[in-house]
Amino acid sequence: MKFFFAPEQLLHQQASEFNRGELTAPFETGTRAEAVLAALQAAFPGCAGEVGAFSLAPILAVHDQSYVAFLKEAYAEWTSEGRSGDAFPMAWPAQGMRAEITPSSIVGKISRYSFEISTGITANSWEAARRSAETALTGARDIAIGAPAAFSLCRPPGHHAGRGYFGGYCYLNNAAIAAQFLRAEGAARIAILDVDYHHGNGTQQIFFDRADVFYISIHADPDTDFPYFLGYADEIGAGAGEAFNLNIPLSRGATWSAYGQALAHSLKEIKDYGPDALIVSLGVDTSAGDLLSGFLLQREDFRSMGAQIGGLGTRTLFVFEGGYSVNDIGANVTEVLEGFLD
Ligand code: OKP
Ligand code: ZN
Repeated sequence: MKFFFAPEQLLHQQASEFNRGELTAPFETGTRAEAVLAALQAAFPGCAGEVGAFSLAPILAVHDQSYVAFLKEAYAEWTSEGRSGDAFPMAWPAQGMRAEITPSSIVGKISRYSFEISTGITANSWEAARRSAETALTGARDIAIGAPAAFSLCRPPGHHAGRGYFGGYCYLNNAAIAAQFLRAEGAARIAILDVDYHHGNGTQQIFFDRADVFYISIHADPDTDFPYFLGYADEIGAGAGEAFNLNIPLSRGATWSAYGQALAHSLKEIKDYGPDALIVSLGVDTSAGDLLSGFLLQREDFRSMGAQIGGLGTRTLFVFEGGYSVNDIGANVTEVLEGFLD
């Protein structure tokens, strides 16, 4: 199995993060990607592939044109108003306020195109996010031309990014962009299995009213965990997409006994759907000891996860999402991929 990584993804680095009322060091860092890269180089020697260049078309097939234009220019606008440092949102329209408005001031715009306070825009966020999307696209292209599996080491992650908003460390929805690309390349049906600890609100939004992309997510109950306002079990899709969105929220403290059952159920649903390709939004922040999370998966559980997914026999693109304990994430990703290949 080839793995893909673009070094420009390391250029994005926030100076700090606002988390639970405190300014802290950012959790989502380039060292995360470097740790996973080192583990993959050791476990799969000779399997590294180059990330290609793509036009903006496959990104614009998922994200609003106005949002992409904003992302590209946001930091330059921020500094042209005399500011330095990272750009952050300020206010969101609550009930009764004018949610349809896009203010012309940069702080107003950053707010309009985001949904939460921990994620900002740095000088290089656009470059890193674009290369992250291209990392996913390169993996998707590998699958499209016949590879049975590939791993895209994407960073910043993607599953919280919606059609027209960033947040949750995500700017462009890498898994969604890869899914849409595979559709354009001729796959009739795609399943996206999101095993990150957090619900992928962006991926859900993008495909909520579509039957051609089935989104299945196992995650911490949004009643207690980020992103709080989406990811509940009663969100099943709408219109043509009804029954093609499946959320399986689990309680904090979940171990493999609950998780493995949820995964087996998800895989049965995917099997019945009969997709031409599977995309796994692979966050390993479900690990016991993860800095941000509350599940208790052990090292060997990640191997079981990979083995169960591999049992489907569907061509599979793994797209990296979360995982914040830098000392564990390389080994846990490797376990998933080795379990898958066995
Ligand atoms: C991104 B991914 C909780 C802080 C939440 C944002 C979390 C984004 C997770 N203490 N801040 O899904 O791993
Ligand atoms: Zn996560």
